Order: sequence, then structure tokens, then C-alpha cells
Amino acid sequence: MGDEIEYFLKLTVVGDHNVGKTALLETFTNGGFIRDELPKLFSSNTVTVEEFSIDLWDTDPSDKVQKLRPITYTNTCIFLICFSIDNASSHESVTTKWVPEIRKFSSKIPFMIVGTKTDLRTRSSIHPDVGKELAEAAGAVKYMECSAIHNDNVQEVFLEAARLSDRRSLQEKSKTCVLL
Ligand SMILES: Nc1nc2c(ncn2[C@@H]2O[C@H](COP(=O)(O)OP(=O)(O)O)[C@@H](O)[C@H]2O)c(=O)[nH]1
Ligand SMILES: [Mg+2]
Repeated sequence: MGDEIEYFLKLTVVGDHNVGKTALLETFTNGGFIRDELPKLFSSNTVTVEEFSIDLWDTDPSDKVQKLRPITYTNTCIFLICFSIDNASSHESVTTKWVPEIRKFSSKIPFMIVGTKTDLRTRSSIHPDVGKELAEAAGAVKYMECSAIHNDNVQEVFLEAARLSDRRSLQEKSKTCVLL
């Protein structure tokens, strides 16, 4: 609170349907989410936290928008690739779909892998070590876990993402504005 904005960044969240992307963004933005009444299309919002002003971009994972989706990736400074720790297929999609899609868009933009819905953890869930191994193998800058429903580790995920992003300083931002 009361911190001056020093950096600007666009953060884009991808991952399969129902992994909790919208809930994660809503919880970070508003402190909670309305269950099952969440927007399903692309949407964006700006949140200030510590020295960062973060443009948050939600995405639609549907195959029908596969060709259009990368348009919304423009100017992304970091991606969050989400999977739900109780859903093995969403975990598999990280390597089969999401890493290839964002790497096709850009070979340089950093991405973090986020295991969601930790409140649903049982013995058969994806173990944190498996998430970490996946992140290392895929070239992610970090693996983190959170629960949107319990607002557990949500703020931490976004702060860490902001720190690890290719953020722009105030000076760079005003330069861009002059050029535009
Ligand atoms: N138990 C639990 N359920 C969650 C959590 N986050 C989201 N959900 C539920 O998972 C479903 C999909 O969430 P949503 O945010 O719409 O997923 P999206 O399709 O990835 O945007 C909804 O029924 C949410 O209520 C969480 O942290 N824990
Ligand atoms: Mg959604």
C-alpha cells in the first residue's frame, strides 16, 4: 500500500478449461470469486501491487479460438500456465499444448507454471515435486501452487510473476507512449 508504481507489465493466463484461471484472477483482483458465474471469453483488468502495475489477461482455451488466441498474447511480459492439481489431463496439457503454443508465439517471454486448487489435494493428486520437475523440464522460470477458493498463495503467485517478468520501467513505458 502506498508504494509508487515503478514497473508495468502484461500478464497472460493460459491453461485448460476449468483449471481455475478466471477464479485465480478474480481472487487476486477482488479477494474472492463468484462460483460458476465467471466470464468465459477474453477479458483484461489492471491491478497495482507493490511497485507493479499489472495488466491481467484471461484467455479462452477453446480449440475454436486457437488461431485468434495468440493475438491477445501481444506485449505479454510473463505467462502463467495453469493446471489443476486434481486433474491429470490438465497437467499433461501443459507439455502437449500450452508450452508449445506460447513458445510458438515467442521463444523468449518467460512463463511460470501454476498448480491450482491445492484445497482439493489428496494422495492421488499431482505432487508438488512433479510440478517442479515439469517446470524445470519445460524451461519455466518457476513452479508455484495456490488455491483461489481459500485465497491461499494467490497474491504470492502474482508478485513472483511480476518480479520474474520482462516488465517495463516507467521510463520505458513513457517512451513507448511517445512513440505511439
Ligand atoms: N476447489 C476449488 N475449486 C476451484 C478453485 N478455483 C476454481 N475452482 C472451481 O473450478 C471451476 C472452474 O473455475 P474457472 O475459474 O471458471 O476455470 P477456468 O475455465 O480455467 O477459467 C469452477 O467451478 C470454480 O468454482 C479452487 O481454488 N479450488
Ligand atoms: Mg475462465
